Amino acid sequence: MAHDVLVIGAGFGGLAAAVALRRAGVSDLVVLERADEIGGTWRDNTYPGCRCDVGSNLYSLSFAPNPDWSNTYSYQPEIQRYLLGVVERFHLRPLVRLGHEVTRVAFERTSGLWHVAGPWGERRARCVVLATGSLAEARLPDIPGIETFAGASVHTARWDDTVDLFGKRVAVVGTGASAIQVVPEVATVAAELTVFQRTPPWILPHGGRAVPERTRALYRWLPPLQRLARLRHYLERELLVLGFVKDPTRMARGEAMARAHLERQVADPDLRARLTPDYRLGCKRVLLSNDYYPALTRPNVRLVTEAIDRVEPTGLRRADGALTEVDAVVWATGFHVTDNPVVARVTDGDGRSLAEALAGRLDHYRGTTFPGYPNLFMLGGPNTGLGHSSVVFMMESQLRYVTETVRRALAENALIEPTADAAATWTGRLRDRLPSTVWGSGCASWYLAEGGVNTTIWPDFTFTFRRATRRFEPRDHRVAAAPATTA
Ligand code: N01
Repeated sequence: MAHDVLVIGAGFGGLAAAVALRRAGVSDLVVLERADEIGGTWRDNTYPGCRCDVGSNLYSLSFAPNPDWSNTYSYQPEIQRYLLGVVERFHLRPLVRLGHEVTRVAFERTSGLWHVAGPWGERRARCVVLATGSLAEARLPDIPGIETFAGASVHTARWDDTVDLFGKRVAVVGTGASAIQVVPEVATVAAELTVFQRTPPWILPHGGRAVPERTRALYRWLPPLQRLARLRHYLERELLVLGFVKDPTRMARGEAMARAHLERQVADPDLRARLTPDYRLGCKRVLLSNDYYPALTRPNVRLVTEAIDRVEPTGLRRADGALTEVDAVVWATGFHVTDNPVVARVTDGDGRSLAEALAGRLDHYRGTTFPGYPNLFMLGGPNTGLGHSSVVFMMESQLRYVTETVRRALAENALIEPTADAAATWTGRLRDRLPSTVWGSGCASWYLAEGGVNTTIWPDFTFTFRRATRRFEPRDHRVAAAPATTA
């Protein structure tokens, strides 16, 4: 027997999908999760200092507000606790199969079913929702000799609490969102910390603050107040689209704020110069921090801007020939996003991999469905990422389209996919628009696939995406009868 729906991944997206599908009347629903606990990125990123840079009232599920956030921008443990709470509140535990890593998701034409397999065996389904996350596969850089390092080596997204950095000589490689959070923490325990920077990030002051008990009590007593706070944060964030998308020259104002922040926090002109970006604010992810720059000015911390040539057993050899000897390396080098290996495991009836969509060689429809992949849905799919707001909002938008399409597919015993024309139109519009946005302004970033195609970002207001995904458009889809065996 085939399941009606298999959801793959039990992070924000997978849990939201489970709730939405069950509300839509899907009863035969199973969520497969590779790890031994739910939570996705918020389970995995346990490095010290890990925090969300979107306010918690907005970075949470609309149907599961949390009046008890202790900070306006939550730290990882609290977000993970929130997700565990969602599982309890919506009775999702019985749906989730932990320890079920998926290594193959293949469509079989003769049966009209998806075959989902892993070391645990195989299940078949009429519909599949991929909720595997775009920031899920830790990326180690391609530096020669990386495997020869004899000390401790840890990636921020695969943190290992048993690695003790106290009193050690530590290198942090990378200066993205993860690095700027972990550096201030490591700086306080390491004897020496060397931060290897390839490109300086733009950093703005962090506005996060503790939420007083009085406010939490008010949110509990009068939930619409919290909805208002969420709406306000949402609208503030949407205003940023005017700079990111409509007119990137507007980002100059933010650049001035970021430069002033740097000047306030770093007195040394040489260090300041090395920390000043030479690309448009927003082209790479804008970072928020009040303690990263001060950490770099500590006597035990050094910023190195020479490239790393190779890794040796005792440390990192720089391009200028110098060796930085360290006891431990923290790789804050990001994720496989446009080359996500999990997505590469999904194949259509001809064995064509869905990796093509992230590489920009396969059109997508609303970042969610793909011609040739009937009844397959991807949350956080191509061009649904954001530089300015909450991806949880985007996934909830996708779920409106997903639930309606799934309901039809099940009720009509149909195989539903977007037409090639509809997908070409959708993707074409994005391709036309992206080059003039801030993300097309010339920097290298993880938003871009090989060849510079931006397959990651949604270049518009998020309410435009919500409008576009609010219902199933029959004329944009091919609906075929599924083979009788799937009924
Ligand atoms: O990863 P990144 P991240 N030698 O890819 C550098 C979300 N997130 O984990 O800029 C030296 O941004 C690389 O250098 P360059 C958020 O969406 C959110 O930090 O490519 N350096 C870069 O500095 C974020 O954007 C939060 O030149 C090398 C760094 O490694 C996304 O996750 C917290 C190198 C990678 O940065 C990813 O963030 C954490 C090499 N060979 C994560 N290779 C918040 O909410 C790479 N680098 C705050």
